[in-house]
Amino acid sequence: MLDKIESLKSEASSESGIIKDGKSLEDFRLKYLSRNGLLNSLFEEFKEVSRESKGVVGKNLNELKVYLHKIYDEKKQTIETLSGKNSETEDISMPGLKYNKGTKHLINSALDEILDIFGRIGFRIYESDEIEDEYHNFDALNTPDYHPSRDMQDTFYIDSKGKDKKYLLRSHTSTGQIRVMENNTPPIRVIVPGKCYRNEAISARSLAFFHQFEVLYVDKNVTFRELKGTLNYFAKEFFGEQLKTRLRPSFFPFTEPSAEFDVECFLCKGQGCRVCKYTGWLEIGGAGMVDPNVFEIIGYDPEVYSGYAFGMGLERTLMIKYGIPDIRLFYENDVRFLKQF
Ligand code: FA5
Repeated sequence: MLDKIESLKSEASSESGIIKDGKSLEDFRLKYLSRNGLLNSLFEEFKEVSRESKGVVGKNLNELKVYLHKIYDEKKQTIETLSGKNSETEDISMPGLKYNKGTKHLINSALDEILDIFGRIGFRIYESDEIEDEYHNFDALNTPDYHPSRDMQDTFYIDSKGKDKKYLLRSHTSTGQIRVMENNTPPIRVIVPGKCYRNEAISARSLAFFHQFEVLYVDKNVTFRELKGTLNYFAKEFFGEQLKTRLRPSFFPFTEPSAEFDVECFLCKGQGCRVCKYTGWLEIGGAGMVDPNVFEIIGYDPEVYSGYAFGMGLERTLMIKYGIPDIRLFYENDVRFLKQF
């Protein structure tokens, strides 16, 4: 077998000298490299080679294969160059290729804008972890184990076997309220942007992974009026003067009183339609005055300090601003959608 390999190699080597054009190149390919060619028939014979000799013969056979392909490729290139196929003639009148420039994703550029809006009135950015413990996601937010409001958010728990605490993917950015208060003293004026996770059915309005931004202000004598003023300031800066807003009484364990922040439905302009469930309004976030119990848990004196907090869904906010009918569009990565922003 080794002799056959050697003789095929020298035969191919001498025949390569006569390859001058496409026809002789094709003859070479058919004879040596095609399915019924000589190389393949050697590979067929190789199957019968004894196990002990397979290593040496296989190595030589593979070298032959590389050698034959090299002859073929080099000759092909020479022939193409000589026939002008590869010659470097440039047509300078041809229009250039257009490359698409990558840009920031809509979520990131909107976040930049929102951070800037709050930055202008003195709120600094505070980053808080996505993996949290139960204490910061619930207990410290006045939501102990037995509290029914825990059912409001279906939480993704992380296997915490052998750990001292139960860990989870944060279900809201309100965890940032606790983290910032634990590590600072009032006055506190922060915005906490970030990803949140909930085990929720995916629909046109809801995802299992979405973004919120949380705003917290703690100082002496903070009033509900200031909360309302800040929400309206944000709405005017972000959506424009015309959009109507309202606060609707609601409940959150960590704020008292609590409210839901609604803006006029982008689709029906308040008339009522399928998207707003015929109410004329769309909810974009929750808000309220920090519950004195939360201050006590943190160790702030509720007789001295008061504060407000709110948390808004970023995708929902953008759906209203741009009239985006389905939240899933944000993450389908369809450039036709993304290019519009
Ligand atoms: C909260 O998450 C509270 N932490 C908000 C809050 C902060 C209240 C501070 C008081 C003080 P809620 O579960 O309603 O509340 O969510 C707030 C907003 O997040 C919603 O209005 C919505 O805009 C957005 N959101 C909630 N769940 C989803 C989801 N599954 N998909 C997309 N956006 C969502």
